Amino acid sequence: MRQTQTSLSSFLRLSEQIAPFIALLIGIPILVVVGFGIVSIYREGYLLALVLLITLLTFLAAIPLLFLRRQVKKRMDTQDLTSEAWVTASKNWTPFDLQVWLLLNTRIEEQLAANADWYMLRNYSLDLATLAATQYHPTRSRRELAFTIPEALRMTEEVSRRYRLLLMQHVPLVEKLNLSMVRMVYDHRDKQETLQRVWNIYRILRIFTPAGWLAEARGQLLDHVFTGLKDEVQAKLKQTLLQEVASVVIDLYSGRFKVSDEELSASETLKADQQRLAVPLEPLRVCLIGQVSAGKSSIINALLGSMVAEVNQLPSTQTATVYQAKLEPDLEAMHLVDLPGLEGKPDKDNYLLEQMLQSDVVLWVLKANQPARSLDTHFKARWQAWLDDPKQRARRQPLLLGVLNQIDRLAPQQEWQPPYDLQNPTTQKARNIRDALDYNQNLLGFQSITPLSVSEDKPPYNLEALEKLLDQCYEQGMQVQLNRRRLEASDSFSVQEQFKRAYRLGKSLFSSSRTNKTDTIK
Ligand SMILES: Nc1nc2c(ncn2[C@@H]2O[C@H](COP(=O)(O)OP(=O)(O)O)[C@@H](O)[C@H]2O)c(=O)[nH]1
Ligand SMILES: [Mg+2]
Repeated sequence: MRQTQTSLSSFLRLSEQIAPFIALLIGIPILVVVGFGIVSIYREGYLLALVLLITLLTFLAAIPLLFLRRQVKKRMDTQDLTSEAWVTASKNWTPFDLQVWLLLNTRIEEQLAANADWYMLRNYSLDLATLAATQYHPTRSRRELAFTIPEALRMTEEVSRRYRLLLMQHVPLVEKLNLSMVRMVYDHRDKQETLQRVWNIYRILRIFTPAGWLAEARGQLLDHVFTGLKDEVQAKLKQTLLQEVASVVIDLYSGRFKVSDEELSASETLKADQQRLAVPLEPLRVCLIGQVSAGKSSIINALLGSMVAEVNQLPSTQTATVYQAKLEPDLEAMHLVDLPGLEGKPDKDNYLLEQMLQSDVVLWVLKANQPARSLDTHFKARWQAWLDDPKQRARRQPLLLGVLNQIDRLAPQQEWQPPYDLQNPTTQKARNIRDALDYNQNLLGFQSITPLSVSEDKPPYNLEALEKLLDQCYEQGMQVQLNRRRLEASDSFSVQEQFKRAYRLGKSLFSSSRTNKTDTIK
């Protein structure tokens, strides 16, 4: 990247040095021709006609330009700049990504407050990239270069694409301007050097031709569009460009550019599930975690019992049983994964952690009338430690939903007259349920906690609430799945892709050798 920058700036320097000579080279012959032309026009007596013609053409050319300018100004004035930011946080970012986004935005504000010159933006972008790199790769040296060349190319492409889209959306007539024009306007705005003087001579000269006049007028218009822009518009454009850079470097350093969307392969977990059931679906994967006898299998049975259609048990492995079912006929299918209970044994816990990582939603089942929670808190701490590892920063964690099961067994055991008003508990039972919910929620910090009873001899309690919750989680769960698939795809080396590249290379070599052969036959 640096190399490109230095070669670009040396190119610009070179062209600045050469420009006056080129202008003179073109200017002198034109001056000579113009001189001769004026003399002969004077001799032939056409001078008045010429002046009239130039004036007429000037007016004709000015009309559309004036109209255009008014249009630009009107649209610029109606731009609502106080409305929300043009660049917003991406939907599939993790909380860590969002934290970096806030940090980068603060930096952008500081940068623009310090010096908001257009020329500073390139340095600012580099600074933002370095800051993001420090967040994602705190230990790596030369961390701002912690990406591959294809990733860098995709990033460049992405910034330009997004910035262009935003400009087209928000800046009127921007599609008519190209970057060299904008640069030119800024380059020559208030420079009092040789180049400027030569430039002015050239401008005066070209005014003698209608095409030149038009070019001049366009230059003037550009000057007006950009130097006349309201300060807020300019500030907004600069901020937007930097925010675009920030948003893209987050994607870059969190590893999201490793794979393009098309390269997203199907999830390894899904493939394993599908081998057992040949249906091309990508269902929400819900796993149930909890101690032995918390009621995981009973909850799955109850959910399956009330699920209306297509209940399939996929052949179970020794440790996990996967059921496929739908909450409603027209809803997407989901996979319910029944797992062995928490036992506090490292290898079994590792297996359960792995299963949690491969899920979109985790239902953490707790037995209400059995208060020993050390297995749960210990396992939760391991899960958290695993997530806090810097290597997992690009990961979006599954939704963690607490379920307090077997509340019918809370004291007083004999009393079971649902429903209970848990917001304003009046009976002893309701108060106990409420306390147990608060206690477990404080201890384990779930996203939510749902009281439940799925006893064999009583009708289920609050099962619909759990179903509704799962339904509401669908979209967020899918984001988790997408994130997981990206990470999986970028981890696995794509043999197919490498083969395709080799094939293309082979083909081009082959075709060039064939052309050589025909050449020799001739
Ligand atoms: N009273 C009552 N018993 C339950 C409830 N849920 C499960 N059980 C019983 O608890 C025992 C263990 O349940 P199970 O689903 O096998 O637990 P797992 O080990 O977590 O899969 C079984 O005898 C179930 O009938 C409940 O909500 N109320
Ligand atoms: Mg079980």
